[in-house]
Amino acid sequence: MKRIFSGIQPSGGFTLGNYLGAVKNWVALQKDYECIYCIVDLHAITQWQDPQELRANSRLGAATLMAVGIDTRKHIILLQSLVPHHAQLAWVFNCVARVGWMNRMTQFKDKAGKDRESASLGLYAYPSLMAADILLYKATHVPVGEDQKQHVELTRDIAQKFNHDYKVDFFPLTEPLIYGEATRVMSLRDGTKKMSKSDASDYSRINLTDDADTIADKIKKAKTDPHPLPDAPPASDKARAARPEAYNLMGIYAALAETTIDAVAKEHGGKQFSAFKNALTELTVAKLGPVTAEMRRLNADPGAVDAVLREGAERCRTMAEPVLEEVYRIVGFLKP
Ligand code: AQP
Repeated sequence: MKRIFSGIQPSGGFTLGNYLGAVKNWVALQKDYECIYCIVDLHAITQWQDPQELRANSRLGAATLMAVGIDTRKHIILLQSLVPHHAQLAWVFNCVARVGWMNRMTQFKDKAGKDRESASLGLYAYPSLMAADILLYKATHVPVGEDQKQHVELTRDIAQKFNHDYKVDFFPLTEPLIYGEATRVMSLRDGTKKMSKSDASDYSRINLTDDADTIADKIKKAKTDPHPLPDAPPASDKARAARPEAYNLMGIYAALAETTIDAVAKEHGGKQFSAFKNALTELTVAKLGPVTAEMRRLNADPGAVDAVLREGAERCRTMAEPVLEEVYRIVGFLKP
């Protein structure tokens, strides 16, 4: 059976971007793969997290994955910190990966921003922990957006160097599973910036916890431009860059309606933004409403969510234990 591992940070509640760009695809992959979907709280603390909020967001994250339809009878929802083997394997990988490799990681550059010197060491080593997450379960495939492809390539480099240095054939070379037409959802306040859980402005994103009125208000206030809606998809990157907010709203509509931007342009092109925004609000509320309601119901029953997390951790520990033991033997750690 082909095995998938994929993670999402509880650095906030999940956004429409996380939903369309990742989680929705995770649901679809369940039928062809054995899946481990992980709330990566160890990754989240690479940037400051309020401890109480982190706990709440970890539980909310698990409730969200259950609400969208991850079937925990067949697959696993894991809270990363419950299985210490991730951090233990990551340390070994820190000693396999090269500083030069890490220096090339564009996500570190993006997230650290201009003040790189004051970024955490954890943020720099993030891809090495991600490699440990994946290889601890010898996952064969990792579904990722374009932005994470580089990290999966690094995972392959680490696996290859480990196998080569220790003269073993132990870790598989994991394949990235790039989503078909990956949806990159941009901020509602700035069409050139990615929609993010941790953006300072709540109006930049739609949260999966937002109610219908909040969604309507956010879409109404979303930034647009003075022209009518485009009547065709952008002909070039330059054309897209000239009207980033318009194409972003059309992209969101297309992803939610499971159609193409071309079809959206044919149906709505030439309309004023106010009319299109009403249609987008209606669609968003219709698609997210059932997920939000189920998530709220689950989140109100922390005992049930915690039971799923405990069971997921138990199953993962059983898989991780022999792999880590073998790694420790291979690298020469003594087991008296
Ligand atoms: N705006 C987005 N559009 C499409 N996909 C997105 N993803 C995130 N934002 C968008 C995808 O969601 C998955 C999980 O992401 P993550 O939690 O590991 O980290 P992230 O990409 O850094 O997400 P955020 O929401 O922007 O979090 P913060 O604010 O903490 O940095 C990934 O597959 C990602 O591609």
